[in-house]
Amino acid sequence: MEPKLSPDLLLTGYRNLVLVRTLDSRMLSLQRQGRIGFYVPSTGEEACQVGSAMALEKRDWVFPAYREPGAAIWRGFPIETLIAQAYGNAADPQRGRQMPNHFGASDIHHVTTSSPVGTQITQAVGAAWAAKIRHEDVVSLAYFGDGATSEGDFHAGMNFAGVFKAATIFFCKNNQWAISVPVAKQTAAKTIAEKARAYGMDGVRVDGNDLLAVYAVTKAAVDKARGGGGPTLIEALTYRMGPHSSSDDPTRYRPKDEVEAWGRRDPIDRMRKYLELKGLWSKDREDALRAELDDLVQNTIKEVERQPPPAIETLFSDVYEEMSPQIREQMEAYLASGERRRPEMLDKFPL
Ligand SMILES: Cc1ncc(C[n+]2csc(CCOP(=O)(O)OP(=O)(O)O)c2C)c(N)n1
Ligand SMILES: [Mg+2]
Repeated sequence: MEPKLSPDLLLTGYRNLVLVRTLDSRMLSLQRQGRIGFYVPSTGEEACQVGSAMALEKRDWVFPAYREPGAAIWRGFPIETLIAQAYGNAADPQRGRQMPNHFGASDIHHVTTSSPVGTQITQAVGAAWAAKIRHEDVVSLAYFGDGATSEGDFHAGMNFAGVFKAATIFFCKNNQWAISVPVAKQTAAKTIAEKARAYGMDGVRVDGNDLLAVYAVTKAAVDKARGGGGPTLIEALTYRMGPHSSSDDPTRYRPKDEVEAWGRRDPIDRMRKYLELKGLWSKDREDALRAELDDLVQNTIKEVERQPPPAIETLFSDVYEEMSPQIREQMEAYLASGERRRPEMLDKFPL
């Protein structure tokens, strides 16, 4: 499938794939070095994230799972903020109150990740339904995994959207695993896409490691939803190349040859070869891009690490829009006590 995208957009798409990969491997290393507490990698799934986000407009809303940093970055989420969120320092808008990867940003219409699997599906349908009632030209897109299709929220969301023709794109990233549960144990259906039929909507299966194919099917689904044609379920076939999270060891449950076979279908290699065939890319450009993005990520990490922990007062000031007298009293008592504890990790790794 070859959508008509300008050379500029193709190159920006490729740059984003490489940026997400570069960031991903650095973030996992930071966790291994004890500099951040936790990380959820998305290596191997970049084309799903970027290709689908490319098909949305700014006014649309994204309801992500925890493995879509590429969608947020495409929509303008600064990597500084993404990194600071993992550190939970003063530059983190959530000020360390959320797990890494669980960021959100209302200005780019990227809803904060919910940790419970699948809850974003019904929320996305609700947002699209609300937009329809208000006659707003807004589409919502929910990202979720193969594992999430076993949740009740998947049924509730799909059914409601089917009946009420909500303008929601159900973007299932079938990365073959839900932690240690393979997709074959997740469903007895041959495909996830075919589940759409029972809800009265279109279901499409796409190669999730092909940026252009992902873009094309998502764009078609978005156009259809925007035109009043109702929802679509997209099943994007991809692979979680890394561990489920920094707390997981996938070598304990999945075969090496499976991982190697998917490694040969790498979404970044695929896109690079396409650009080379089009005469838009060269080894020199590749080397320059890799070096530039490595520097960008490393320098941004250095900047972020210079930030202090969040001001202790924010523990009190962030509870309500205005501090209640009781909370103010607690804050003053705390500050007067002179007790100021530093998180253990910061002592181990002085800033
Ligand atoms: C309701 C609920 N059940 C279980 C968990 C624990 N859990 C977190 S991620 C995950 C697997 C989800 O797999 P999938 O939907 O395929 O997404 P992936 O992690 O592969 O991207 C599970 C079981 C949870 N967070 N929420
Ligand atoms: Mg999965």
